[in-house]
Amino acid sequence: QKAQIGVTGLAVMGRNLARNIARHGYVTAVHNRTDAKTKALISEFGDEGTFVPGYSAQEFVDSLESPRTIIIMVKAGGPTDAVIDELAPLLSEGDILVDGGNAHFLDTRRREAALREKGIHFAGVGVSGGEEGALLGPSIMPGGSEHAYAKLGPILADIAVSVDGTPCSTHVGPDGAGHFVKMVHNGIEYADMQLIAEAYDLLRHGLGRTPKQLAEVFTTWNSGDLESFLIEITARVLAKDDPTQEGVALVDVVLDEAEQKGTGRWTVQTALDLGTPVSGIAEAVFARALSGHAEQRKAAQPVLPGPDAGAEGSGGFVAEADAEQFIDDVRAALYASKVVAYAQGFDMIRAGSLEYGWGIDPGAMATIWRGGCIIRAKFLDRIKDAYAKNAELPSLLLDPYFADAVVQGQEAWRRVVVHSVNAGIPAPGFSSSLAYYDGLRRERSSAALVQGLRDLFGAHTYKRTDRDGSFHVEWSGDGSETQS
Ligand code: NBP
Repeated sequence: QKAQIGVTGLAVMGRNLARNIARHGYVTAVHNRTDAKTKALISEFGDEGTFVPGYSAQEFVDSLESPRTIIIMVKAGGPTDAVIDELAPLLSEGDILVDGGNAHFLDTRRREAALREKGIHFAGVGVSGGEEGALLGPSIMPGGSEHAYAKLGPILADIAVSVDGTPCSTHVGPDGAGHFVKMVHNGIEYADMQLIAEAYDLLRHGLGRTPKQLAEVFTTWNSGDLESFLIEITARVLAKDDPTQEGVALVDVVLDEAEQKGTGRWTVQTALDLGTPVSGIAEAVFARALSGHAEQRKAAQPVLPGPDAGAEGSGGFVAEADAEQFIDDVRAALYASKVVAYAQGFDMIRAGSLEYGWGIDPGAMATIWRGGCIIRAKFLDRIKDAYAKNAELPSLLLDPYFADAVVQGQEAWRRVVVHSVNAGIPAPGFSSSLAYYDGLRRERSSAALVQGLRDLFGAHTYKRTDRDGSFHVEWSGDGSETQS
């Protein structure tokens, strides 16, 4: 019996994806560079569906019906190229090769172009949701040609999670579009987690609440606008005691240096190239980087004191009488900042789509992120609705619902940022999103002065508010204005 689809790369993600596909009734060919993982999959889970093991690339390729569909699920970068180089000579025109790993979208564009010349359809597909999602239903962001999607789409829709009967998988666009959107998804995830961490820090050290008390606060928040997977698991992590010591919170023994695998950094690097201000994501990436500079942090502690904020009510700690108000302010600031981070992420998707001609539908992205992925949240329904009402929305912040959310939250947001500054508790995500809000809404920006400076030192010229054209002042001459 020939297999309908194949998966190569059977580490945690590939194995679970293959099991998910087989559980949905597809005859699934499986292959891994080293045979042990293939054998383990067959012996442990072989009865979950029909698997066809291949112990060489040739055997794997031969076991598939034509035209073939193969999903590669290996480490991104060199390993993906190695697998493509091994498989491509064994494939025929019309075969579909899928990369389900976390590839950089520019690598996907390069691979797609090279394989297209050989008549092979290469589809870069973003898969979110980690190990559990891969098995039980991920959110899937497929890129690639319409032709590839016609064959692949129904399979992906089957294995993806569904929300309100809609599968969390839709054709994102050609070549690198799927991996681009997956990258921005991860960038938003960075921003979301940073904002949650800032809220925790302010309530923990600004208000003196214990992790257990805060677990309750986050649980309450999870039933309102903030309802999301990340808020839910924040409560779980905060409620957890150190499994090796009684009465000590786990969060107090975890080393405070955040790691990153790179998709957040890619998002910011790409945003810089596109000229899209994703300040919320950038602050999150930099906050992780700062946390990792342990030597500098240790050296700074005795040298750089914070504000004199010892006593309750002195500006450092919030007075107990104001505690409830403060907790609610932090909730509002978190929500407003989160709205900004998502607005920036969706701006970036639009910018990437324009730059590469992908034709991405932003509302469809919000729809497929409602389940399966790390940023799944009730709030994404609102984003989906916003784009359904106006597909050309210039910024998510201008949709009436989101405009109202940030406008209503702004007083609380400002109080929290002021408090963080006075207390010496860093809240770069909260404050930069507030700065973005103010930068966006103001009629005149300080960039007028920047343009003046550029004209003085570099004759870079400026435009005027009252006349068309480019202008320059003869700064070292008679001070008159010339038009170029
Ligand atoms: P890893 O990223 O740890 O990769 C391990 C797999 O790559 C193994 O199957 C390994 O084969 C294979 N491999 C390597 Br390494 N070098 C190879 C080469 N030169 N030729 C052939 N195969 C090679 O696995 P993972 O954590 O399951 O992730 C798979 C992909 O999914 C990655 O791109 C990852 O970024 C992405 N992803 C992961 C998650 C997650 O939560 N883990 C979530 C979403 C996406 P071997 O067994 O022979 O060493």
